[in-house]
Amino acid sequence: MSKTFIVIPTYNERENLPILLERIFALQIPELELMVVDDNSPDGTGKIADELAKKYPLRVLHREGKQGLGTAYVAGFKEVLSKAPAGSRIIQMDADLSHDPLVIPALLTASKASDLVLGSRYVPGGKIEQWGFSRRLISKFGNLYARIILGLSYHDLTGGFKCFRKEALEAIDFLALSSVGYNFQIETTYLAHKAGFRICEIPITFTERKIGLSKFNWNIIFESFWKVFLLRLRG
Ligand SMILES: Nc1nc2c(ncn2[C@@H]2O[C@H](COP(=O)(O)OP(=O)(O)OP(=O)(O)O)[C@@H](O)[C@H]2O)c(=O)[nH]1
Ligand SMILES: [Mg+2]
Repeated sequence: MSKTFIVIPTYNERENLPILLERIFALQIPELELMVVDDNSPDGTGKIADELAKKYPLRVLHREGKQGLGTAYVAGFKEVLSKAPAGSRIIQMDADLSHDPLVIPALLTASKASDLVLGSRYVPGGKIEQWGFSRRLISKFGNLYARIILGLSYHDLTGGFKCFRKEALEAIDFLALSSVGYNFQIETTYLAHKAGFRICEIPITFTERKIGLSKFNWNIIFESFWKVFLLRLRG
């Protein structure tokens, strides 16, 4: 029987994680299993996750230190894929409550007809709450740049709220991924598209984190800028 897995990377999310898990499990999604990938968060998120694992169907992957969002996802995906039955869906989302768990059922419904569903801020009905002008501009520009360079028609390539069918995720060669950081989001969608998988977007409302610190920085922008270009060159 197919299952649903949700992979959540965490770095210093001690206050957000318990709230997020409570909201997810309140949805009563059948055959649901969670995987938290924690990079030895200094604030003790890893220990909190271990405690939560006593209460919920949750596995926690502990890594030694902060190694980047992309590699955290790869580690979590590998674990999940090794035990996911055929037809399972694998969802990825942030821990900071920016991604509303209430969207999860819609992601799963859309994934019946698509191999990859993108939670999108930039389709009708989608929006961003509490982002300042500069962050909006950077995100808009980043998406436009990636769309043009990579020749993709999807509107939100940098979002991190996505649902893969197992077969689509499995087809991505993790060893070939060049991104350790946020560019990972663009790269996985691009590779799924190139492999001929069906991709769709559903609207989401993205809410800026209320608790904890952002890990967003200029390195992320620079990495995306040249890695998108390299992706295109590699074809
Ligand atoms: N395991 C792990 N998780 C990370 C790492 N960097 C970020 N994360 C997690 O990835 C998710 C997204 O990171 P955020 O800091 O929220 O980044 P963002 O959403 O672009 O920026 P803000 O919402 O402005 O904070 C969150 O759940 C983070 O805790 C990392 O190096 N390792
Ligand atoms: Mg965030």
